[in-house]
Amino acid sequence: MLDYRSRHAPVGTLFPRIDARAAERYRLSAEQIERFRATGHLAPVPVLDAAQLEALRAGMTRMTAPGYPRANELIGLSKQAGEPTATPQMIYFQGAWLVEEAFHDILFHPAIAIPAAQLLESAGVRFFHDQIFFKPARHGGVVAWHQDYSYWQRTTPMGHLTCFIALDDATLENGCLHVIPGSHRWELLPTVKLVGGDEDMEAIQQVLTPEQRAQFKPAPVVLKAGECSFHHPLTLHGSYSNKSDRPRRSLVLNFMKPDTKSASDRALMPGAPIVPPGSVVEGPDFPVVYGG
Ligand SMILES: O=C(O)CCC(=O)C(=O)O
Repeated sequence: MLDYRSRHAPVGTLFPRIDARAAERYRLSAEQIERFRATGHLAPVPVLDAAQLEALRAGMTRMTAPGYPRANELIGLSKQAGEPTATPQMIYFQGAWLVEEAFHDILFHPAIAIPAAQLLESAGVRFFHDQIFFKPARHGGVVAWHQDYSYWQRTTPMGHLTCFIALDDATLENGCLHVIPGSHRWELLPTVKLVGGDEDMEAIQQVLTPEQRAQFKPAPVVLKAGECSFHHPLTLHGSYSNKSDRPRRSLVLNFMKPDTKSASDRALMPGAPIVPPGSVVEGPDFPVVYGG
């Protein structure tokens, strides 16, 4: 079995290589960058063609099926995944890039990596970690309102970016992402329970100031399958439960500037070696996916 962790370039041919032509084709416009700066998010950005989407969906089906041979390498895979008798509220795990070629190669996809460099205002982009959020049809899992950096303070300084990629159309009915435009200018908020039922969605309200509550105006991020949305590490976001007859599958890629340092004496990701505090987060688990 291939050790994708040791491969810091695409393995297959599904995604184009980054070259000068790609740079032109995938670069965001000044207007898109300005929109991101003003609101803390940017969508929709089309990133996948039909073949890429199909390969990712097929990989998702394999990873969540009973008896998947590399299931022990997936991080935090909900126990019920793949068991037809107990559909979970949400199938959540990390580490898809370690076991499936399409999920590995998408890290280097110029349609994502080039805009990520622009939004990070950085010559290079380093991969931090991936996340699968799979809401089965008619299931009540929410991702409660949160800021990503409140979970990432083990890395510093804050120079991070999140890319949410829709593997199914993400709609109001099936629990698309919502953001609070402008919240990227707020301070860091405490963490709350991240995934749960409808009753957990609004936990963040308890820690908002009256001014923040007045600005709390959720905006839905409706996406077609194959489109993505970028958000700032302080942008408050979350998603309601899936009330539809269709699944809502998504892949989230988290990036950071290549010189981001460790602020923790513990492993930054399960299974990864410890990066001593003050040292650059680098090594096989954290490939530079664009520039340097
Ligand atoms: O899949 C979701 O609804 C939540 C995703 C999320 O929290 C993120 O993109 O950072």
